[in-house]
Amino acid sequence: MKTSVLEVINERDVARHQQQLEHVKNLLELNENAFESIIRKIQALQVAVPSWALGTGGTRFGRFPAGGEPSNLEEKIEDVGLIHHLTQATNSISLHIPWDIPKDAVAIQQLLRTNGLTIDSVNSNTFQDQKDQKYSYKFGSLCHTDDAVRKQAIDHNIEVVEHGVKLNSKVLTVWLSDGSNFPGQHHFRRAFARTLDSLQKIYKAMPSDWTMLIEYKPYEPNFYSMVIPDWGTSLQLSNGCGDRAHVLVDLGHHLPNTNIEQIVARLLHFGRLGGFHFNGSQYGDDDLTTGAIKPYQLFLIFHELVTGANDAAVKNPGVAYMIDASHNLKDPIEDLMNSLENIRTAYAKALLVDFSSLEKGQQDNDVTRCEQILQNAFLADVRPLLAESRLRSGGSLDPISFFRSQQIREGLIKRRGKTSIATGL
Ligand code: LRH
Ligand code: MN
Repeated sequence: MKTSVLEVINERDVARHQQQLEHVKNLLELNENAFESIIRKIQALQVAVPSWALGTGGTRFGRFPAGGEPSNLEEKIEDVGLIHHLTQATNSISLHIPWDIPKDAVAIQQLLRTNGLTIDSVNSNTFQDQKDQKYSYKFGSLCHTDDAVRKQAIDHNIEVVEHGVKLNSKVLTVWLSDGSNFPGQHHFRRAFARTLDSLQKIYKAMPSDWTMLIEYKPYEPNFYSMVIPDWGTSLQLSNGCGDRAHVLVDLGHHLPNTNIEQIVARLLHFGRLGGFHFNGSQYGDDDLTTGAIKPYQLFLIFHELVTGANDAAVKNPGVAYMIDASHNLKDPIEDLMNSLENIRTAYAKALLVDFSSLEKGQQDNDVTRCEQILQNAFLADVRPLLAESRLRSGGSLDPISFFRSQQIREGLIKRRGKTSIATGL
C-alpha cells in the first residue's frame, strides 16, 4: 500500500511528538489507564462542520474572497472530507436548505460515504425570501400574523425534513429571525403563541425518531425584540412541542457577560440541552474562530458537559456538537480546523479536572481551592494529547501546517478559480 504524503510527514515529525507527549504525561502525572481513556475520549469527540461556512463570509461593509471556494454541495462535502481526513474530528456536516438542496440524494450519500461523513442536522431557512416564494418573511415566518405566511413557513420546514430523511439525517434545526424593530410592532404574547402553534405542527410532521433543535438569539436581524431571544423561551417552546424538542445553544447568541456555562448546567438539569453552535465572539454574533476570544469560557462550558456526563442524575439526550462560524479574513478551511482544535482543547482540559477534590472544595466552600483545581486543568498543555488522538485515528500531527506545506488552497484555486462563490453566509 503506497505510503501517503500525510504518513511520510507524520513519520518525519513523530519522534518530536513522542518526546512532547512523554513530557506532558509526566507533567500531568497521568497513569496509563487515565492517559488511554483521555485519548479515546478526545478521538470520540466529533464536531459537525456547517455547509455554509466553507466560503469566505463577509459583512455589509465588504467581502474578501479567499479563492477556490466550493460552489456546490459536492465540493463542500469534498472540503469537509479533507478537514476530517486531516483532523479526524469532524465526521459529519450540517446542511442549510435551500442553500444546499441535494440534486441527487443517492449520489450525495455515496460521496458522503467516500469521505467518511454523514449528515448530522438539516437547517431550515425562513429568514430570507427565495425568488419563487409566494409570501415574504419580511414581518416574520412561524410567528406571522397571516395564516398563509405561517403555513408557507411550516411547509418549508416539513420539506427540509423530507430532504433530511433522504440523507439519513435525524435532526431539524430551527432558527427564526422573527422579531420586531420598534416598540408596539409586535404583540409579544400572541407572537409567541403563534410560533408555538407553528412549531407544534412541524414537530407532529417529523418522523418519530427525529429531534427538533430550537435555536435562540437575542437580536439581529431584528433589533428591538426577537420571538425566541433566550434559552428560557426556547426551553418553553421545546416543552410545548414534546420530548424530542430541545434547546440549541449558539455561543454567539448571548448578550455581553452572559454566564453561558450556567445556562448549559441549567439545560442539563432539565434534560433539554440539544446541541451547540460553536463560534467565538467579542461583542455580538461575531462568528469568529471558536475559543479565539474566550478560551476559559469554552473550558468552563465543557467542564459542565463533562461533570454532567459523569452524573447519573443528569438525564440529558445526546448533545449535537456543531460549528457555526463565518470567515471574513482567515482561510475557511484553516479557520474550521482551528476551531476544531480549540474545541478539543477545551474538552481535553475539562477531562483533566480533579473532580473529587473539586467536590470536596465546593462542599467545604473553599473558594480558592476550587478555583485552583479548575485553573490547574485549564493551564495544562494538552496539544500533544490532541496530536496523539489524531495520529491514532490516521490524521495529521499538524493539520494546518500540512494544509499549507501541500499548498492545498493554491490547488483549489487552480481547480475552482479565484472567484468561485460558496452559497451561505
Ligand atoms: C443565526 C445562525 C443560525 C443559522 C445561521 C447561519 O445567526 O446562527 O444558526 O441558521 O446563523
Ligand atoms: Mn447558529
